[in-house]
Amino acid sequence: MNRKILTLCIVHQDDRVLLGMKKRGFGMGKWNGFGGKVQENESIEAAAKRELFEEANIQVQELEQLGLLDFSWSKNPDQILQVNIFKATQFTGIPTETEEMKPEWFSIKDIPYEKMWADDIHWIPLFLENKKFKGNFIFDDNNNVLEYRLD
Ligand code: 6U4
Repeated sequence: MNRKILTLCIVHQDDRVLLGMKKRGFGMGKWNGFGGKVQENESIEAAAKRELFEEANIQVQELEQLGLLDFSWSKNPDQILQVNIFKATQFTGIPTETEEMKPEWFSIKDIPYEKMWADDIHWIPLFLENKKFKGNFIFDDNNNVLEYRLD
């Protein structure tokens, strides 16, 4: 079993969220939160803050972890991505396009689920209500959700 630890951070203020269009790499062409791999000798929360700064050019003091999701693909069940999902409500700086991401605010009623990872529509409603969640999703070759559990 090979488990990669990743972070994902969404800024949520009142009736809007900050998402980024992923311009390259894994998940390219999708709107997503900001995040990436946790480095050696780095806490998961520190990684989440670092990635938010690297990808959107904003800084946060406080993050709250709301979610912990395991993702795997039916073809390769021994490889698991463990994604730690954080909410930020306050930040400093101006969200700026970087090489990796193009940030944009979305009103909550216009979240572009059809251009996001297929799991997002299942957990973002919990995230918006500040509910804690844990679960796992199994995808097929086309990144459709085959099976999931969410508690
Ligand atoms: P680098 O090293 O930056 O080239 P890259 O392949 O671009 O790596 P990375 O590190 O940015 O990937 O991490 C992928 C990001 O996508 C993480 O923030 C976690 C997020 N992610 C992965 N699977 C996801 C899924 N099923 N649903 C979701 N976010 C996911 O909402």
